[in-house]
Amino acid sequence: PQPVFLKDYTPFGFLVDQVELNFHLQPTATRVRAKIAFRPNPAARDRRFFLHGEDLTLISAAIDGSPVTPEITPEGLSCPVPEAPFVWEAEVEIAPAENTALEGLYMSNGMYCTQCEAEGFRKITFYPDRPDVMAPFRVRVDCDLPVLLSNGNPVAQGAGWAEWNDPWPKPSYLFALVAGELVATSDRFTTSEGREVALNVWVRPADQGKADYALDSLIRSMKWDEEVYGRAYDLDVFNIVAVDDFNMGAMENKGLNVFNSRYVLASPETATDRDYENIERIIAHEYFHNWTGDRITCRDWFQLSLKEGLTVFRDSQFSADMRSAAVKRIEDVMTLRARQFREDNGPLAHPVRPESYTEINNFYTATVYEKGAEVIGMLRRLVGPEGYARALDLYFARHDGQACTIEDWLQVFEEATGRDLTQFKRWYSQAGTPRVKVTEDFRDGTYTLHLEQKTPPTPGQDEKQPQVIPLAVGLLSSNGDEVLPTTVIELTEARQDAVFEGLAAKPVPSLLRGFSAPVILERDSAPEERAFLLAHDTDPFNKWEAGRSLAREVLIAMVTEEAAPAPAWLDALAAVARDEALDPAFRALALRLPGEDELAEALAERGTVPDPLAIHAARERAKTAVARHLDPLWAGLYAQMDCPGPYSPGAADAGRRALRLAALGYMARLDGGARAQAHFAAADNMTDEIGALSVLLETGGADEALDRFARRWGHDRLVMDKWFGLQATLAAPERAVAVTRALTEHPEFTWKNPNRFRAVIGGFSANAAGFHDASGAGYDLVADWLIRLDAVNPQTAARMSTAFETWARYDAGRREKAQAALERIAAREGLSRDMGEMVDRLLA
Ligand code: DPP
Ligand code: ZN
Repeated sequence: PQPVFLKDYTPFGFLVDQVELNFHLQPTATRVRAKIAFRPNPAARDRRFFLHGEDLTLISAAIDGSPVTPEITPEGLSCPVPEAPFVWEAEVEIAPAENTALEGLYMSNGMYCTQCEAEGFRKITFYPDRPDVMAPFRVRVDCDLPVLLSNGNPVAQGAGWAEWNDPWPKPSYLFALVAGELVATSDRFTTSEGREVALNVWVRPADQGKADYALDSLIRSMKWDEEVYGRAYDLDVFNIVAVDDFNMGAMENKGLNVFNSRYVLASPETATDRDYENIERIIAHEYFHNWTGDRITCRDWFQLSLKEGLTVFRDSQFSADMRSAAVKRIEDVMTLRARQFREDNGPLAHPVRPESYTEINNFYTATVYEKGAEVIGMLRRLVGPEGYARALDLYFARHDGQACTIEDWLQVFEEATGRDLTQFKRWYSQAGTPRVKVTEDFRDGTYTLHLEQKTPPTPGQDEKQPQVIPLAVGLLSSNGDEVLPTTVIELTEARQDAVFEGLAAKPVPSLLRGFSAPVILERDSAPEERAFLLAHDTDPFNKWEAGRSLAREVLIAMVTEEAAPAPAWLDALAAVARDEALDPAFRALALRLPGEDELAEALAERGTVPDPLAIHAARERAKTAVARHLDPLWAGLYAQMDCPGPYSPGAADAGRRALRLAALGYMARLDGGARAQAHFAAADNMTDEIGALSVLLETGGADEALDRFARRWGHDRLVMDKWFGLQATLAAPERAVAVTRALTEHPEFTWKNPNRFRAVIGGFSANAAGFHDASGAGYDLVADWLIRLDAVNPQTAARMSTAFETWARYDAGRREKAQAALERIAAREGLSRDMGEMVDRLLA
């Protein structure tokens, strides 16, 4: 397979004025008739008529009513066409029931559904399947299932058929169709422009009653986008459908969002606080795409972050407004570090706007999404909220109905704010996480920060230029007063000083407040200073960060020097845990120790080869030390954080439950799990039930609870995903391979379902010490399953291969075994393009 390059972009030779599709749905012989009005594109030079098409059986084709015989290849067809506008007609046959890749039109539990992003539409009919070709779609569906949906507004329907019309020109990747036996949870919404919109969340009858929170989240999202971005909805209906077999989280098809059912279905008994939060976030994300993605889309897939980075940024703002902004920021940074920094630091590193790809599905990454959102956050910080609002207004006004580029995006900021973004643009083209090294001095009332930035080489990019780094800084006096409130230093040079004058004494700096840029700060500071910031910093993110970095230092010393956990750290943790002025959610986060992968990464960063077992053991010792040191607190916290009354998924109660479960986890190290057993038995919501089960899995004695849980929830796929996933993730290192293998032999390991596969294989690869077992058995287990899944569902298999992205940081023995496992995958005959590209990059 040939890579595609950004520099090779050329517009398609034709414009599409109208698409009409007619579906006769049958599991193994669906007929799709397409009638497409083309006309020459005056902006294009190349008039070759090529339509993408894969796995399609062409029944007939005609141009302006006359039959034609196109030349067909595995990628599509070409055909001579008139030099004037013409109508293309084609009928194809496809087999949705045999489509296990879950891309294009497929079946899930007896319902038909589609997933077209990025290049799935070409598996439905022949079409210029590229995002810069936009057209209105009219769709007729014939099928004997009761609910028949497509994009846009309903036109007409009868027994066994329905017709839909989407007046908004859209690219093919936003096409959607659903047919099934479904029930709706419904409401209405009146937009700020006075449009009456019917809202429906469609689920299978067995899941009825579990869509209320999704619907409520949708309504809040619609309101929020009107209030904050001035964006109103633009169709008469908005449909959401929950699907059990789905490769991604959800999909923003115009007027018909299709969701992985795990991000729709919720009841207090079956969904955790985290599930509720994710539902709210992802419902908002897909809804926000209506403007940032659908109305304004991407010119080509290299621009993916144009819609994804922006929409992630928007959904983070929304979640911050709905919940605690401080907690949201901390959680976002934890995810960014765990996924994006790890990606940026390994063989899969790529810029926010990649310059080439072989399979675009491999670029729906943390870099494109989360780093892309961070870049927008930096931009907003640099131009200020008003500048940002002006730029966004201009973006929507100028580009509505267009397929755009990162250049278009930056241009509106330059025009609206007068700021030159030439250097800032490097955030889109340079991969790798910048390191900012900080040293300081203080003399005669002047405090100077010496700042140095450096971005390490990444694949294909040896040399990096300095970037624009907004560094939010505050200064504290030694008694904890803020002597300089948050100020943004714009770091643009490789080396630069920031000078603060007129200070009475040497201040304590609080650097990178709010995590103002996605960089790694390198600065030596004493544990006492971190403990001081944990106690006194007024910036909630940096308050948490001080504790986190202190914990990281302590744990690293425990790994490398077998040191005892520093008393200063334990005392600082105790102070936070008992500080009732702090949000319980914040306290719960502060009580969580850095993960094993984070510690491995930190060690590698310092040039030490990480030992996964030693890291695991040190982390266990640290937890037990925390449990003992804070012993007097736990029972009180546990009692105090009870949430009486009916379950509410709101941030306040969720925070209390999180702190209570944190206390429960530490208590289990002292009481042998007695309290956790009782908590499990008494739980009346899934957060408490799964929380207690996790504690038991970590500290031992979970067998009976696991059985009970399986008996109780065996009928519920989403709940059982948790049961599968936790066992793989939390198994003790020496048992993890065996436990996971046993799970894969469980009759309910329905591995073709992406959620179940991710639960077990993804869960196991998140078990760092288990996956990196010195024998290589963990690598082999994952490789075997990736090979197996690749033959069925390349997209999900390729995504899961990122389990291997850190292999090069380990010792020679592990490296050799990981490499052998990857080479074994690479050598498979018939490997997908998706997986082929991933293993190539992982091995490069
Ligand atoms: N575009 C989807 C989303 O991120 C993923 N395919 O919302
Ligand atoms: Zn998205």
